[in-house]
Amino acid sequence: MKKALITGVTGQDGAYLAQFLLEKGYEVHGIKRRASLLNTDRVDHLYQDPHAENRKFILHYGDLTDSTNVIRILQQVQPDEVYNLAAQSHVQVSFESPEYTADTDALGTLRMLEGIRLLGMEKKTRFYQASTSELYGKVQEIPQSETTPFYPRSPYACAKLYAYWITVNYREAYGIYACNGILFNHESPIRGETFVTRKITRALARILLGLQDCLYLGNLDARRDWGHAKDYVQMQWLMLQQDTPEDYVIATGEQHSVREFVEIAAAALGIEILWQGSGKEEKGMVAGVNTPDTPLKKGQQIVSVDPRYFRPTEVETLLGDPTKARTKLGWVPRISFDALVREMVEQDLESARRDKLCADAGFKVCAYNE
Ligand code: NDP
Ligand code: GDR
Repeated sequence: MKKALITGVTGQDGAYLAQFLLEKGYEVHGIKRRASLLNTDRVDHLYQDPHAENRKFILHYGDLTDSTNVIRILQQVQPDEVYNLAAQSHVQVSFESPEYTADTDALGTLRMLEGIRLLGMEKKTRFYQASTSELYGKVQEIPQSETTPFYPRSPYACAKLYAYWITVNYREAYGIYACNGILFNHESPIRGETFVTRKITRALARILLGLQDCLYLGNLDARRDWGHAKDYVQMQWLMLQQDTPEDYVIATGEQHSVREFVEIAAAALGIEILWQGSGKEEKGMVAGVNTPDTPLKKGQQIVSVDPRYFRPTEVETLLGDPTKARTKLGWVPRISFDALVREMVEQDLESARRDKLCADAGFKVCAYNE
């Protein structure tokens, strides 16, 4: 039985990957951080009681900023495959916490690789690094492939640039089977609530039910290549099953703007949006609603641009070219953009309905609007 170690197991990708590897028969170990409240919601359905025998899913306390901890876990687990997904992964937050972001995202990757080397596991342990389309930043060519030059535009992207190159360097210097997956944005119903897609689907569902008045957004014209996280974790595994380690772009090859995302998510809820104004003054009004039992009215403003969400340096447009992954690994994404948006909207509508029941019964429901 193969053993995998996932850093960032409590995150979106970590949860999907853990499930995927367990279904493949792996023994899966994950690193979770200590928090003042339990923070394992995304993997609770996989939880196995620590008192049970023959557990296949085992969590270890740890943090990528702590070398001794990382080395101890690597030594104890002796993984065949390491998936390094842990990161301060929010681009805007990285402008507020640049040093912490670098410590986790850049040096954290070095700590994992150095741990493998120090423990003499270079020939045993395969390593996957969660690289990102943010490396392309101010894009130098469209679409972006494995050969497109990088131009990072945030502390997050700069940290990930170091992580990308240190992964390449340890592969070349020490012969470690190490790969970078250069993944474009991928989303799901368990996406963090402050990334734009989930922020939109969650807010619109709540607005429909009268739990929230307005969705505040930044740059509506940013364009992204959005796929489904479930499709993308399969690629992370596939990259480690080849004869030779290589780096791959994972993307759909299809692009939408934030504005289009709002329109499509709203349409899935039966709301048509009419845009007014432009730039910092832009507003989205209800042009029509064909859903019964909603307090929404035609002409009501439900989207507003708030400059607080503008970034000091923005990545305006990203579009991936996944030809290498398609031809060498036979990978094709199975979940379409429309299906992704629909799934996210449906799940957020369901949780908004639960919140509405609580609100109607007099309980306070937090309208978290970040
Ligand atoms: P999430 O933000 O959902 O998850 C990040 C995970 O990292 C969480 O488990 C988090 O723990 C953990 N983590 C954060 N800091 C530390 C630390 N110092 N030590 C240990 N663990 C830490 O990210 P995603 O699942 O979306 O992304 C996974 C990886 O892929 C990240 O590295 C991200 O940068 C990268 N990526 C993501 C893309 C996407 O579109 N989703 C695209 C390209 C790359 P906790 O739950 O306690 O916060
Ligand atoms: P991104 O994702 O920065 O691409 O990083 P995010 O969803 O945060 O932003 C996408 C685009 O939407 C614009 N935007 C807003 N973004 C947020 N978060 N909130 C808003 O209100 C808002 N309004 C407009 C942003 O300016 C941006 O252009 C994600 C993360 O998962 C990274 O870890 C990963 O590496 C990249 O995707 C690929």
